[in-house]
Amino acid sequence: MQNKEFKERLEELFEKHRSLTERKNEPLDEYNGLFARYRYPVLTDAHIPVFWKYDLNPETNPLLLQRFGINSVFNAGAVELGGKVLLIARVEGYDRKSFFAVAESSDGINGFRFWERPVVMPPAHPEETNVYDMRLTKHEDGWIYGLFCAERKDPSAHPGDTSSALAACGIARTRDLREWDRLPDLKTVSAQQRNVVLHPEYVEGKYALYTRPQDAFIEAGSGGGIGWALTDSMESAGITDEKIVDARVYHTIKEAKNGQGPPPLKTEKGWLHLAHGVRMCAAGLRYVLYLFMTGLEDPSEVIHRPGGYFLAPDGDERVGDVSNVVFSNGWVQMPGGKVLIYYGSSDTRTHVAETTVDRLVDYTLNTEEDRLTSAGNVEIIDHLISRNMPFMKR
Ligand code: M1P
Repeated sequence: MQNKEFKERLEELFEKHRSLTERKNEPLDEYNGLFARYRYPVLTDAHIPVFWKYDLNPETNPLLLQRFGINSVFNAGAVELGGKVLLIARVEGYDRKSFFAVAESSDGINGFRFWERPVVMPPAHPEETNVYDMRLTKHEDGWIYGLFCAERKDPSAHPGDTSSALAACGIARTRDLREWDRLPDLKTVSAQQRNVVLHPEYVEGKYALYTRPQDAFIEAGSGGGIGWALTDSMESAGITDEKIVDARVYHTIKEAKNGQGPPPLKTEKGWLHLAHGVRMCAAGLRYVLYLFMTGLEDPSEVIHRPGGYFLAPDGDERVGDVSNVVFSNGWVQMPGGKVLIYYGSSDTRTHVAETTVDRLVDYTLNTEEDRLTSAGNVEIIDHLISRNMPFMKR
């Protein structure tokens, strides 16, 4: 490639990236009263800086080839810090491994840009292979904790089995998302743990964790459900007693498995939780998001459990590397009660949906519980129709 062409192509790459990150987002014109989706994903593989993927030196990369491929950017933890919204995304390379990288926006909807370098997260285990799905918790002890899945090959896998994996809860803490102290992984009695989330406040003077015990890497097995456990310390976190607070249930959106999303939001009525539920279907696993509320006095007691999903994959969100998936591990409460929910779609990209605390609380308190049968659904609708009759236009 001639020097001129090299420069032009490089300029094009930078220009494309610039116009993507400066593109104004807009709410979609659909209404369900619960939230507003936005037209464009806030983070995609194309948001990754050009200089993470290309060697810009014409001497060492005369053909201007991409040197490191990024496959997807999804499942981002979120926090508000210094007036900015920071997302810590799961960035997955062409080689399937993920790492964390922080992107920043002034309003949480527009202009997300990655910081100059990805996060350097020291492994806690020599065989640690993959890290992903970080939940950020601003804890009342003053630290920001990042809890994430730390995965390695299952040492007990049969020879020739190159798929079986072990999932543990990785723990790190920071003040600024730039410098991270990696702490030992959570010690747990369950065979595997994913989707572990730190509650923002002490409970009974201890650190409180939402867990997701499971027997194997993919299947929840005999365990599963969102669990609850206390630990004396996060520097050597360990749990022995784990109780299930939100179990899997036959013929529901969380029949196969479920997991706590971001840390819960404190409201006047209780702790508001966003979670994912998974069920089996002919197309494979289907992941949707749902809400529930736990008590202010006892954040391990579910006090409201609206039936069904809150947000499910829609339109383009349905298709990606792992289709039919929405997954959330980050949300942020903004001044004035606005809530921005960040969710990954089909393990490929990251979206935002906007709502308010009031809407989420109203939904959680006033949506009927799942009555678990078809007849139960008809009862709910029938009752609603009867109450609506006086309001119907004739
Ligand atoms: O592929 C869908 C999701 O699968 C896992 O979620 P869970 O632990 O609930 O099964 C995670 O790998 C998640 O990142 C992914 O989006």
